[in-house]
Amino acid sequence: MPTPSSRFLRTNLNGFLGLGNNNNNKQEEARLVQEVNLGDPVVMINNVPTVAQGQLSTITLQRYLSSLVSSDESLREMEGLMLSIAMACKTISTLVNRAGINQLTGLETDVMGTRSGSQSGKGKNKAKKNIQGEDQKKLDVLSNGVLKNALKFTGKLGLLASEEEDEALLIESALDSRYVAVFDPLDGSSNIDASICTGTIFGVLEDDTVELKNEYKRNNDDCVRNADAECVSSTEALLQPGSQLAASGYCMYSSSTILVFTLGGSHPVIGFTLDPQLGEFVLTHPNMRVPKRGTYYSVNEGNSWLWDASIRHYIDKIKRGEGETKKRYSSRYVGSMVGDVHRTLLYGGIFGNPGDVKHRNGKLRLVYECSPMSFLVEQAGGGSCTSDGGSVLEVVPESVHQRSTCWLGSIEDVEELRAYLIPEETN
Ligand code: FDP
Repeated sequence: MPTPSSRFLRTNLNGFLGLGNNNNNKQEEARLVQEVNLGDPVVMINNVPTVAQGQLSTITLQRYLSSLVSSDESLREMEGLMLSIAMACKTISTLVNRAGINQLTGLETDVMGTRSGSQSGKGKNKAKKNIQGEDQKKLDVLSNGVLKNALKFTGKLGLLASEEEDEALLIESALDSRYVAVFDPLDGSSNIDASICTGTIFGVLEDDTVELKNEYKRNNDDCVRNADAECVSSTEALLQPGSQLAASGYCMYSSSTILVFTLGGSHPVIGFTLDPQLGEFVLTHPNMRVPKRGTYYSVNEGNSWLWDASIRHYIDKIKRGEGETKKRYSSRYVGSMVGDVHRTLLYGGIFGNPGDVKHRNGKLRLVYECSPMSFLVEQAGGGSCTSDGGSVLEVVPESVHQRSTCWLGSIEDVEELRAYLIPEETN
């Protein structure tokens, strides 16, 4: 009797080598998906599922989440949300993979020359812009739609905000729900036409504004609608510091598609890789921990002449091998936050978007980039801080699209940097 792993391997190899009857393979895959989902209960030690080393994973995302729910019923809504996010990520992964073939590269243009609800652009074929005046790629817009729809129909989410939406959207069919979500549907999209990795970043917060939503229910007619007839909302529930996140994560679209997330508290940072043969996320990284130290720094050095002297000084020291470790650090910068953070999570080192004399708050957005990523990295034993040495996770947002500086990575590297940012007398 073949074990699930050996069958898993055989199916994958057959697919890889182009062997066997396609239909038989499909049936086999369907049976396998069912088998791995219904298999033995996932063995958890301190909330971390165990996978014997060297074995192919047969723990799908669905199976992992349902085993969490069976020991903690309060996670049921979260399970539904995470499965919807994963479903959206699978779809975005396919869109990204086929972008060149399906002519989905390039900018989203507005043929009429004006963008509803905004002042941007006059004339023909002007690039559409998001609320911050950045050009939107076709895939930015598509990915936003995919995520929005996936989350809307869970019935578990009352409010959502996205980099690609001017305002927060109220989900009218789910006003009583416990959670709100924030996301950057396709981070790093300026890289997309060159097939460089991109990713989706998300954060889930508990909604503490039920009263506000009830008021909305009473005055249903007052709902202000955007061009797509969606109800736009006050953003109060979204303006919580990162420390309040109930979950955060990212999905990276690269040589493989990897979903990494944490449910906070005692839950680990955990990674699932999309098996393209099965169309399922399978557990590959059961307990991700950022190495305490790394040897990479990841920052856009083209802006170094505009940085504060303290930051220039720190980078100069570590790359010359004059930092605390006396090792020479190498530069690694993809320019796609998800790719840079994923590498930092696995290999250690430090990633930053420091801000400069022209842009004091840097380029990244606090609510759906800096906070979810810092939450994840800290949950994996790493550290994070802003360019003034403060905690990213304690910054209370004033608006959904506000920018923030942020540094994150190995705890000892972040601490070393902080000593440069906060002068000794105030440290
Ligand atoms: P992009 O504009 O391609 O979406 O958040 C935006 C972001 O990419 C991050 O993914 C990336 O880390 C950063 O911008 C890169 O900015 P610079 O080009 O200024 O280095």
